[in-house]
Amino acid sequence: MEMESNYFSNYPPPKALPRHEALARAFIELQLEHKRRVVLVTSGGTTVPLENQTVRFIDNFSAGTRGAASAEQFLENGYAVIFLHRQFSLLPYSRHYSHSTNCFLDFMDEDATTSSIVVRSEYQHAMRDVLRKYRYAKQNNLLLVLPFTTVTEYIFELRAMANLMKPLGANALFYLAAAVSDFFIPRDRMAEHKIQSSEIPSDIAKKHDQPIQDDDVYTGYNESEEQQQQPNKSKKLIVDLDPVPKFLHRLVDGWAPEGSMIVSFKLETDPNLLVYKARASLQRYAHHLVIGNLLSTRKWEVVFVTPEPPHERWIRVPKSKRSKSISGEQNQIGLAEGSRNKQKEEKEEEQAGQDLDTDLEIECMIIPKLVQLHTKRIELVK
Ligand code: 9Z3
Repeated sequence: MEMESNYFSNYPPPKALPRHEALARAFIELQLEHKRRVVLVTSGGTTVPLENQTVRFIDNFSAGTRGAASAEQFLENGYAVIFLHRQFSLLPYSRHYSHSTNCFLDFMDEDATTSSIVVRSEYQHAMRDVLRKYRYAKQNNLLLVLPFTTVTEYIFELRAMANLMKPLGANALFYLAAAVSDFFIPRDRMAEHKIQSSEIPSDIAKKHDQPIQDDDVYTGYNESEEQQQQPNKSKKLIVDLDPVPKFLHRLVDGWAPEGSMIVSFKLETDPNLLVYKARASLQRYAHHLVIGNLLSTRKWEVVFVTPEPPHERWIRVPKSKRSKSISGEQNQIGLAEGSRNKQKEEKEEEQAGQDLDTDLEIECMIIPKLVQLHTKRIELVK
């Protein structure tokens, strides 16, 4: 509690926050009128700046695929979506035509007779489908897209959105798919200016109206005095990070509406840890669902960990419908599930996947299951 109030009073709120709040307030009012369910989807990574005037920052791998694909599925299921995402990470719908993997220019052609730009014939069908859904969401005010960059901005935005969602009660759902840094540099230890890799020569330092003091030039922790005394010796930068305050606790016990449902994600790389850590997180925060995933198999399998039986439930894309992934490791599928009947399951998976051999995104399986759980919870708290 104390850590939280310190945290918020030590940082200026993000500049965009008042504008985001105004947009969200109007958006939520509209959804209340239509008695719609509203999900806050968080997506993408967070940065941890090393300097106040930030040149360098720590980042993480998240592209925002999980969040963007999930947002599309929530919209399909009749939800309105507040999409709180790391700026420039993937967005619902446009993600199908962005970056270098799906560069939008590769989908286009110039018409030989009219010179108009057209979508190539082989992509017409798929693009029409995406465009229609995108237009529908926009025209009906079903999707509000809000960006953040740093971990601090993320926490401010999350608190503000949760508070604004209060009137939605049980119709509010939190789906926390953003990969939020666990560590950061608190403001009182943050360098103001770009961290220097070597000492500023004293004649330059003196030329300034306000001479630069040694203490003003943050160079991380110094090496031994002997090493420092060597002329022109570049310094080692040792970064000392604090744990980010446990905001999930505050979301569950205070920020989120009474009766709402809170879903967090747990990411691990070690299959032996995943279920254990997901369970521990559920116990620690006493929320409603932890979706566990491994970095290497996250596109094809996740585990739902709930306080109620069956406690642990795996969702897997059938083999024939798994997307190819360069970074993924198909041979790790199933490793995080302790005792599973592999043969039986693969057979079932094959049968389920027989009719279609197009790729299936796992979010198409996650969201309908989650909607069922949300419906149950709404009934329960009525
Ligand atoms: C996730 O686990 C997401 O599923 C991914 C999605 C970040 C793996 P991509 O963006 O990846 O599609 O490339 N998100 C939550 C990760 C996280 O940081 N969870 C915290 C933790 O594991 C708890 S809030 O400790």
